[in-house]
Amino acid sequence: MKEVQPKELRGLVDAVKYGRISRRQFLYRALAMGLSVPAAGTILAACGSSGSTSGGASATPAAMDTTKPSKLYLYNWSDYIAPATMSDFKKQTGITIVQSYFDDNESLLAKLKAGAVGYDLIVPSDYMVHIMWMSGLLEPLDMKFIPNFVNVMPKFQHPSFDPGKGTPDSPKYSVPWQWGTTGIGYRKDKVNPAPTKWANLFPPQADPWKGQIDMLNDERETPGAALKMLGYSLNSTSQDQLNQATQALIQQKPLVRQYDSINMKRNLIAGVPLVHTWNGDVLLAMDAAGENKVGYDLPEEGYTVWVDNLCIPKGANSPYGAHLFMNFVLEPLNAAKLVDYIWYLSPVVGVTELLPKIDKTSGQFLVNHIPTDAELQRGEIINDVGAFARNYTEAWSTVKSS
Ligand code: SPD
Repeated sequence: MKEVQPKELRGLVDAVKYGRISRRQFLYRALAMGLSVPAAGTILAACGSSGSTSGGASATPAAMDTTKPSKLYLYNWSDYIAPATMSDFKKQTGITIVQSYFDDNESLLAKLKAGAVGYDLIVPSDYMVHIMWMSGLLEPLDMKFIPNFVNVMPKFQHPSFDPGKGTPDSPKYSVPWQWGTTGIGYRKDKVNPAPTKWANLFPPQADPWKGQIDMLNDERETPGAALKMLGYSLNSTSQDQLNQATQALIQQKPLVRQYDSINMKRNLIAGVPLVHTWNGDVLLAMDAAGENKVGYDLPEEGYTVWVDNLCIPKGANSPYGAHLFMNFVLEPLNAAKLVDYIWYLSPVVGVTELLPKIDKTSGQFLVNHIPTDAELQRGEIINDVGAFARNYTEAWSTVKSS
């Protein structure tokens, strides 16, 4: 049986005690953490909550202090906001956005679990919203402060990783920020024929690119690419399949120049021939180096479709300010200005139409590169795999240390 981390357990106990998760969810999570059934039952009895057993969270957002803060602290991925987003928000509300950065979902989680406070807004991806929600790390949202939520495309309104209805009885914990795909960025002037599948990044097909391939430094994305290459789900919870993916990544290592999740567009522009990366970074590189030099492939074996989200961590200085920002970025013109700078995809209705109007050059370029429905059918979203997440952490650390 695994060792239960006291901090993790405390978060979970708080979550059930204050009704953020149901008793059934508590049990599921406590057992996944390694607690025995009698021990989990004893803790649950001591909590004395009659929380919902419907599988949905049942937290009533506390009455909000509506004092406007002077600053909002945003913990974000790098290169993931437009200067105009910050200056327009300041003009409209008087609030200054202060940013700091994380490199991957797991380091964001580790930071919050270690007790970091002082962030008003964080930007976890899909599966990480679910993990944080289950761990009691997020504030429930009060949708009356986010009227622009009506502008969110229906398919992003109630995702499986945050299925709350947005009511006091069934709160939401996230609003979508950007979405996108994970594929292969490549230099058209060097790689011929163009890559069409993950196997093109692995031996033996990629042997000519020894020491010249960049892979994402990400414990779900990179094993996910190897799993897809092998014909498996990137959410596999089969240890045998994960072992095969780990071996494939170890065999790939002589071809890998570096694992990096920050500098992909700069590396493509600089001429790195094959880069495992996200759509927005490739588009920015295409724009800088030329469409004749840089291309993007969504591998035929399947790939990640992801949604990054705004959430309010427990202990935020100003949940009210965070709600104001969420509402601001869900306004179509603000959402369009954001996309026009970072070049990912917006979950807000009307942005596609606005882009060519607000930016005659890159606006149309961005619209031309929206993935088609046929392409999206091969995509798979990363899910919270519960306790099996530890196996991904171990697999990734084995690859990195081999
Ligand atoms: N430059 C910031 C890009 C952030 C992309 N997040 C994607 C996460 C997919 N798991």
